[in-house]
Amino acid sequence: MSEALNLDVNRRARLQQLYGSLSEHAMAPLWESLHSLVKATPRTQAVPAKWDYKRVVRPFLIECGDLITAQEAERRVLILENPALSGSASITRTLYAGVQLILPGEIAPAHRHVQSALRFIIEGKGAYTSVDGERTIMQPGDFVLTPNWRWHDHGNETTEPMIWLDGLDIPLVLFLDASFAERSSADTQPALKPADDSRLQFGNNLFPVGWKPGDKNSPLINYPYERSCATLDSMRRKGPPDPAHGYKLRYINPATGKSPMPTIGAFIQLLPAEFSSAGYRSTDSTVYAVVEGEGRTVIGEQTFSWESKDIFVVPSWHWHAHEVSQDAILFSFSDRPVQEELGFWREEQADASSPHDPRST
Ligand code: GTQ
Repeated sequence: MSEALNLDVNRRARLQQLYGSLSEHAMAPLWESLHSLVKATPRTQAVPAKWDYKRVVRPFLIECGDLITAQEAERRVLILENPALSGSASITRTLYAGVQLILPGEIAPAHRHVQSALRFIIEGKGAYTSVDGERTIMQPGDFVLTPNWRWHDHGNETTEPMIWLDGLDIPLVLFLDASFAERSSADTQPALKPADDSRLQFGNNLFPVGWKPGDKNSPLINYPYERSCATLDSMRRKGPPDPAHGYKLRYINPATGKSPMPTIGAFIQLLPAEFSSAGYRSTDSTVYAVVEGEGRTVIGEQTFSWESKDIFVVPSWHWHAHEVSQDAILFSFSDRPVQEELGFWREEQADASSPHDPRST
């Protein structure tokens, strides 16, 4: 019972008895939980965490490769689970992250589901994802979409293992009790379109006259790393970095200017050598994948050192700041578009002397 209520022993005992009876009738007193339900500021259950790719994630994933095939597993993926959300398959309260391995000659059979997925390619080049009959060949750093209810299968016809980061809105869809999924009768989709057809159709700032998007998802299924790097480079040549973000881009749906998929926003940023960012926080818990370089991120009172291919998570409303000695590139994703659409999203930036700057605490 709330200690904040100043009640005498007698009233406290009677209330306690009342609460017992109320719960038998599926009722509860709001005044005992009001402030944990309607919090003054976001206090997420999720905690900051980092996954070391080279020493931890990759060796375990390769071991899984020895023990189970992609076909048997349907998806051979190690879930990256937030240490404080154990058993929930969540890296943040709304999002799921996993690391998927496809060995040479393997396929991951076709299925579709309400959950939207992104892939960010970590290792290997030349395997494909097929989305509604269109194949895209994947290279490291490519950002690939399999939006809501699109058939998708993956295959590796190369001679090297292919590993990528999966980001899905699984916890959000579960929370809404809106999940549907089905397996295709054929493991591999027939190629209905030329490879990378959507890039040719929609990736040149030219849309067919009269074309209207069928849904809220980007018509593009692959945003190649080459192009992201070229844009980051041109941004860097033009001016100084943003104090909090360095040079940061958001991936967009070219038909709307909004996020590529309605439930997940994605970003890529260049932190130039010797950059030390201003403290920053926002209400969208964010998953980062290190593409190139090394550095560290202070999150609240913890410091996480990272290098290429590591993955880390910054929970909602946690002050954080990045520091790099050499150029670094970070990919990230979050539920920001959901929060923006609902009018919830907030951000705050500290100046270097602020007590909120993580490096000054
Ligand atoms: O590749 O379709 O990590 O359905 C989790 C669920 C990947 C996928 C995941 C999935 C997939």
